[in-house]
Amino acid sequence: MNNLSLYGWNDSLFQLKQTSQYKNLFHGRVSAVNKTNYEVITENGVLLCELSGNVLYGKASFELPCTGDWIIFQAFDDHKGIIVDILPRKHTLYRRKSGTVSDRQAIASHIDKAFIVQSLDANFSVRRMERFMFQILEENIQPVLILTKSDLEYDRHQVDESLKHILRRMPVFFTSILSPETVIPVRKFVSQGESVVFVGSSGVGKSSLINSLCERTVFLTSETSKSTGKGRHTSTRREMELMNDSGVLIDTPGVREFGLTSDNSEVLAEMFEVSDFAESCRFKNCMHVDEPGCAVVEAVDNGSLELEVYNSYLKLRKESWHFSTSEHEKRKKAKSFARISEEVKRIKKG
Ligand SMILES: Nc1nc2c(ncn2[C@@H]2O[C@H](COP(=O)(O)OP(=O)(O)O)[C@@H](O)[C@H]2O)c(=O)[nH]1
Ligand SMILES: [Mg+2]
Ligand SMILES: [Zn+2]
Repeated sequence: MNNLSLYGWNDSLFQLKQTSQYKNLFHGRVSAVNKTNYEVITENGVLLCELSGNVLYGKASFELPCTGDWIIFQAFDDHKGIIVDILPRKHTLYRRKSGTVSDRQAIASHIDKAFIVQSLDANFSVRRMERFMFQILEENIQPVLILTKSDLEYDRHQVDESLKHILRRMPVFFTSILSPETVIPVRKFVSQGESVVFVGSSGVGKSSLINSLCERTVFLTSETSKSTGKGRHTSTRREMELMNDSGVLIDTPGVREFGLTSDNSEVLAEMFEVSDFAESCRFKNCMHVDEPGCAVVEAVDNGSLELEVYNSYLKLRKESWHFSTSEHEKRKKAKSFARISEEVKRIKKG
């Protein structure tokens, strides 16, 4: 028997369930997405589920279940079932599907905290942190920075300096799996029923950290997988694990490219301290590029706003505009297509 409240089930999810026509059936949480089916945690154990035709054909691909989704199912037997509905998503981490301009891909949903994991070696990149952070803040998920492999040699002063603007919005933890005491504050930071997703490149130590947090081997790391002969890149699918009854940890495969799907210019301006200066711009609708009396450009000129930070702001803003205009265009096209096919139907009937 599983107690689903440990997996995050609560009153507001119960309320959401009441809006479904299937509200009298059982619910569960998707813990892994496989090629042809879904692993679902239910009160009576883990079920492998497929999708009902209505779910499969009635939804866009980014709306199909992702890890963390709460779903309603019908069981065939003790091991197999069918997903008949998905509860409305909240706090979902998306990314732009690689190779597309405006398609979303859901990574994990119903998330409270997102751990942005980087190692204190060549992987350390403030620009990549900012990108994750923007995407995470957009969904009202709390971003947290985890810097792993703190046993390696690195320049703490330089690291602190480069993080100054970021740490206004998120806490940071330095960890090493070689010193278990560095992991304790991270463990304490997650409360019962909270869901945490781990994002970051492959090899930074996400799976090792999750194992250390859970005090047991729940995920294969690149080391352990080598010794079992399974090859290096083990996290080919997302997985979920309960941390000693006090939080839900979700591992993701190393996400290389993390294209933005956010379009909240206020979040972006706040994140990059641009909003601190923007109030003093001469024009209310200032774009902070080359307008006269732009206080942001002035701040860059006099060194109160770092040039790198400003450039990063412009770059992410451009990318997010690009995504949202393409998405908007696509919706408009889909709408007019729907209208045309309605008209065709009417003509045929008429
Ligand atoms: N020195 C050091 N190595 C670590 C640490 N954490 C992980 N590693 C190593 O980094 C490699 C990748 O770890 P893994 O957990 O598989 O990374 P993932 O791909 O992000 O899940 C493995 O060889 C780990 O042993 C750490 O804190 N210190
Ligand atoms: Mg891994
Ligand atoms: Zn301005």
